[in-house]
This record gives sequence, structure tokens and C-alpha cells, in this order.
Amino acid sequence: MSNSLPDHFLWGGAVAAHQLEGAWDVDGKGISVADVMTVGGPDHYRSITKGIIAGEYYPNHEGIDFYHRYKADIALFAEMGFTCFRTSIAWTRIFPKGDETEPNEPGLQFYDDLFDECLKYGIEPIVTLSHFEMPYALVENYGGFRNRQTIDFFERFATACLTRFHTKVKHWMTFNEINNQANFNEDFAPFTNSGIYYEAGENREEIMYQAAHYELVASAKVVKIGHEINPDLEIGCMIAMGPIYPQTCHPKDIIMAQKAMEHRYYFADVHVHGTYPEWLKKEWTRKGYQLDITENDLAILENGTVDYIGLSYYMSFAIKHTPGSDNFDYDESTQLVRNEYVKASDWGWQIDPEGLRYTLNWLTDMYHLPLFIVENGFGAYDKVDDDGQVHDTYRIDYLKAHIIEMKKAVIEDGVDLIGYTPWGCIDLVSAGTGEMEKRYGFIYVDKDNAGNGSLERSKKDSFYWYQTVISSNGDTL
Ligand code: P53
Repeated sequence: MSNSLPDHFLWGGAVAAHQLEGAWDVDGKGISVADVMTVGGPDHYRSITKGIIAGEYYPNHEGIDFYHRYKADIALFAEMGFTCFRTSIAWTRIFPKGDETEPNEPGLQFYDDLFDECLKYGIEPIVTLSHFEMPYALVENYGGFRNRQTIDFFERFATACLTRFHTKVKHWMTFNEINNQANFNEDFAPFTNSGIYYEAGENREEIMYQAAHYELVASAKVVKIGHEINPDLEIGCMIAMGPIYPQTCHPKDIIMAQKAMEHRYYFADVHVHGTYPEWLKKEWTRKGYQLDITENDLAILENGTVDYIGLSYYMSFAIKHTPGSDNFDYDESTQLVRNEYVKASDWGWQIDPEGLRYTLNWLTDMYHLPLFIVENGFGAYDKVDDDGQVHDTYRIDYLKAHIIEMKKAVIEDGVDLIGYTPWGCIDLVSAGTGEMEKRYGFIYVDKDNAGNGSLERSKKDSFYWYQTVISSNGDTL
């Protein structure tokens, strides 16, 4: 038995357009949902404003100015030895309002140049089509993915990207963390996943199931179109993975955890199997939900199943049943409990490297598809020391522990894993909170939560550590 990862294993880093590009209104770009979100903090989400309000600070407008600095940043990724780089295409650079019939050429040109710059160093671009950056005009004028028409707008955008870039990009993903919206009682996920603002009194859960259905149909259509454009493309889904453990072995805690997992991960069932699970159909009947799901939609789902599963893994969760109750409905915003066996980050994210091994095995048992860890990482406060350097041993410890478990999953358990791209390989704007100071990077960016700083880049200790990890293909940790 080999004690190493496969030779072709992809090593890199991951980002999303809206969190680092900036240039929010440059070269014809339209306003995206990320452009109307402010800054929050460790214990609260950022706010979503109705359009852009004068006097508010919107951190994504400038990001880390990657749009103008990508050449120098990619040179640093190459210096670390990246063999791949995951980013997304800002929908609003290609279709600024979402409903145009022709793409915006300067937007396409930017990504042509960016991908060429990666390929110059032998870095394979890995691309997410929709990463929390839907055109804001689709929200205002169509209700985002409440509206069936948005399927067509996404299809047009995706087709333009696949047609233009299929010779430069092999691995694609359709919707980033499509399952975040299982947390429909918070405002963040419905807005960033689906462009949905809820009105008071609406049945949030029913609306979520409808929007997610339209996205799953849009995804399946795009998988099929992509394979028609180029049969060599690998088109995956992208799931935010964090196992939900039962708090105890009380049988009702076991059922509660099982039901929670079903509700958070059925999205993968539809992507992979092309059908809805029985329990969900039963639930819709029980709750009287009348969803717009046509026979044609069901045929599209069956004909557009994904080639692999992209996943993010940051943490695990735990849950317990409500004493005296047989109600196993899942409400992510209230039911999760602290796991006393693991520590948590300053943002309360529970650190659980073994949960990654569990997760990779669970996904393999469930779906029997190749997996790709397209996000993993430690959001932390960094301090520039007296010597001018960031000594981020805590980040190295986190990543090392996760890579050890990842290797066990591959080498001992036989999980088919394509690669590993830690999140935020260069410091960027946090998706959940809008903070700059929740940092993930190997590369430090001089900018704070209020937007002050030179934007200058510098290498942290983790930069040199990751360089060795890659050059040894994961043998030297
Ligand atoms: P931030 C919640 C839970 C897990 C992953 O997140 C999440 C979120 C949303 O905040 O998002 C993914 O920046 C996402 C990235 C994001 C990253 O995780 O809130 O795909 O866009 O930046 C880390 O610390």
C-alpha cells in the first residue's frame, strides 16, 4: 500500500471573485448581491441593504484589488507551487444586470487573461460559476431564484462561460455551497445563495425548497450543456459539508442528527442521483407544500447529474432532540449545540480534523463519486510581529491536522480525492461577516475591517510551510 497521495493530486488555493477582485463597477460590471452587504462581526452576520446606500461601507467594492493586481498574486501562488487555483466568475462582469442577451466582452476578456496567467505557470484554473454573486438587478426585477425565469438567465451566463473557456478550464462547479440555504431562518444564506429577501409572514422553508429546485434544475441543464460543448469537462456540484453529530446516543438524538443531515445534504442527492429522496417528498405532502416541479424538470435533473462533488469543510456540528417531542423538523438557526470534545475558533467554528476524515468517508459511502476539497481553512486574527512578519503557527496547526486526516481517508480508506484547495489562500473579505480581519491566507494583505491599509502583500510563515507540503506531495507536514 502506498503511503503517499497520488502523483496527479491537485494542490492549490481557493477564492471567490466578489471577495477579492474589487473593481466592482469597472469595465461594465453590474452590481451583485455581494455589493450591497456591509461589515458584521464575530457573532453577527453583515447587513444586507436595499441597493447601495450613501455613507455605508461595502468591503467587496474594493476587495483586495485583485482585479488590478492578479499578476503579482498569481506569481506568489506559483512560488508556493500551486498546481491549481480555484476562483469564480463574477456573473455581473459577464451579464451586468443578468437579463441581457449578449455577454459583456471586457468581462470575458478579464477571465481569459486571468486564466492565461495561471496556465503560464502550469496552474490549472478551477472555476465556480455562481459563488454568492448574482446580479442584484435579478433580485430587484425578478425576485432572484424565486422566479423560474432565473434558470434561463443562469443558463445563458453559464453557456457563455463554458463556450469561451472550455479549453482553459476543465473542472467546473455550478453553485457554491448550494445547501447553505437549508439555514433559511437567517437572512444571509437565502440572499447569497438565491437572491431572496423574505417578507414578514412568508413561509421561508417552502420558498427555499422552490428556489433550490430551480437552482438544481439550472445546474443540471448546465452540466448537460457543458458536456455537449466539451465531453472532457468535469462538472461538479459544491456542497458546504460539516457533519452533524448526535449530542448523545439517546435514540432520539440519533434520529434528530439523521434528519438534520438529510435536510442539509439532500441537495447532493439531487445533484448526484438526479432524483429527490422519498423522505422529502413525504415531508412536502405532510406540510402541504405545493411546489412548481414539472415532469420536464424531473427529466432534466436525471439527465444532468454531476461528475464529482466539490466540498468545503471547516467544522463539525452537533444536535440534540427536543425533550418530550417526536418532532424532528430541522431548524439550523436554533437547534445546534456545542460539542464539548472539540475547540472552536474566535468565530465559534468548531475545529474537528477527524470530522474531515468522517466526512470524506460519508460522502463516498453515500455517492461513490470523486471528491474535491475546494475549501478548508482557519479564519483567525493575525498579528504583524515586531519583526514585520506574521507567525501563524495556529493556521499551520489547523491545516496540518486536516491534511493528516485527509491522507488517512485517501491512503487508508480508499477515498477518491481529486485535490485540496485551502480557502482564502490570500487574505480576502469574509463572506459571512465582511471582515478583512478574519484571515485565512498564506499571504497577508495590509487592510483592516474599516478599509484602511496599503493593500501590500507579504508572506506569512504558513506560506513557506505550504510550499514544502506541496513540493513533497503532502509527505512533509
Ligand atoms: P467566512 C458559512 C459556513 C461555512 C462556509 O467563510 C461558508 C459560510 C458562509 O459564511 O462559506 C464558505 O468568509 C464560502 C466562502 C467563505 C468561506 O466559506 O464567512 O464558500 O465564500 O468565505 C469562509 O469566514
